[in-house]
Amino acid sequence: MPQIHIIKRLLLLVVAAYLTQLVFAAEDSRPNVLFIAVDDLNHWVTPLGRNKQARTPNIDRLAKMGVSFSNSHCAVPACEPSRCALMSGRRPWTSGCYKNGHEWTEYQQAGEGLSAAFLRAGYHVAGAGKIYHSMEYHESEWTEYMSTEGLSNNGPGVSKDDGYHTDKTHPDLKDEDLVDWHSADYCIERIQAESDKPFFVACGLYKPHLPFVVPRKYYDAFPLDEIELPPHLQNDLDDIPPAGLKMANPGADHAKFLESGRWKAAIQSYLASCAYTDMNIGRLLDALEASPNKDNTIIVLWGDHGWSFGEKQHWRKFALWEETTRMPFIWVAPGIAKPGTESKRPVDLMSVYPTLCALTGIERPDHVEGHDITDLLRNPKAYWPHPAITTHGRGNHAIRTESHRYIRYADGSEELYDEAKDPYEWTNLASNPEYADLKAGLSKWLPVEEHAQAKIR
Ligand SMILES: [Ca+2]
Ligand SMILES: [Ca+2]
Repeated sequence: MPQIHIIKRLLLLVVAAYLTQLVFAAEDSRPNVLFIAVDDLNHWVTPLGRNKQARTPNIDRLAKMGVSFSNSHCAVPACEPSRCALMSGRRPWTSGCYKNGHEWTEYQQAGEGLSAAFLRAGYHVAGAGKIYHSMEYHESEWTEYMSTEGLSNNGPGVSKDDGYHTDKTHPDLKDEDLVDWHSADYCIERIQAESDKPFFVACGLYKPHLPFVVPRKYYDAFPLDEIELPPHLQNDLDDIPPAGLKMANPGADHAKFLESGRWKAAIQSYLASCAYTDMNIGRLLDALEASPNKDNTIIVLWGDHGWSFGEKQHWRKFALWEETTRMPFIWVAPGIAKPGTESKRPVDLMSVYPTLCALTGIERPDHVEGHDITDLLRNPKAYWPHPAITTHGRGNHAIRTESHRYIRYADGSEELYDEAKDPYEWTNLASNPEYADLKAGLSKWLPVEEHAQAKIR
């Protein structure tokens, strides 16, 4: 009977549709990823708390949801190469991307980036703001990316040279006048969207990068007359070799701040900018908590490097000391990372790519360097033999263990600091023969071969 055939066929279709749904359901169970990149966020902010004046309650809130790494360092202390290393999975000595302005096409092939791995795996991959350098984002590696047309990093009428100055902030500047507000909005929509695919949403926040321009209310929360200078030693540079002095560059920013008397104003502006960023992070967390995805979303928050405010007469990033390499690094991984824990193990940002692959079951591409830190998410005190390694320019490296920082410059000169006794790295122990064996052990982590620098574009 033809009707029986039709009924059989219909039944088969129903079964097939059910099985397809099961397959989709299985795909759906892969965790989402909320990837929060913050530009120039140093270790002043809580919970790291290097500067007790900082107030970032939403970063604290995030830390209470997972594991905060308190000995975490960038692979490179500059925007572009730090992000290149994290996103490509290649150390600068492998890729040749050591500094800002190095030619992209020389060190990263299309398809190698972290977001591309998620795209290939069937994720919905969306990005906003600064993930790579400035607004470059490698279009083929995303499902969609926010346009910044008509949006401003800094608000109206602010030139970059005004960056340090609180009194140049437009008096009526509002939260939504800055691009970060809109990047958060864009990501919030995607976090909350109904989808049959898991998401990888990357939110790249520009602040607290210079210029330190945010709405007035954030400055008002940090009165200038209450601002304190960071601990610093007058003659700290006396035991630093010439290669380190060149990085400190005391005749540049520091001389200007001593002359202008605006050292505290710069600190006030930075604390205000961090508070603005914290507000946007809070908005992302609120959105995730209100969404059905809250229990199935991995969150990773990272700053791209540290920032120095006159310690060692040095300002900004671009150096190999604790102030310029250490930054917030927080992981939330439901069912894996124990909420509210801290890991003191030394880790660096090369860990992001392999760890996200491990946590989501995505195959780790062969080219990806760095250590998967899943074991530390499960047990923050797990055995961890690796140091954090930071490179600034070809041949200059810092090896950070739990107890020491060893710096080796390209000309062979060295610095060595005992972090427990000397957290601000005031006493360079490198010339003391007592530490010869320690230095020899640490120098084993230095690369044997180093890729030539990529061309400057
Ligand atoms: Ca940066
Ligand atoms: Ca010193």
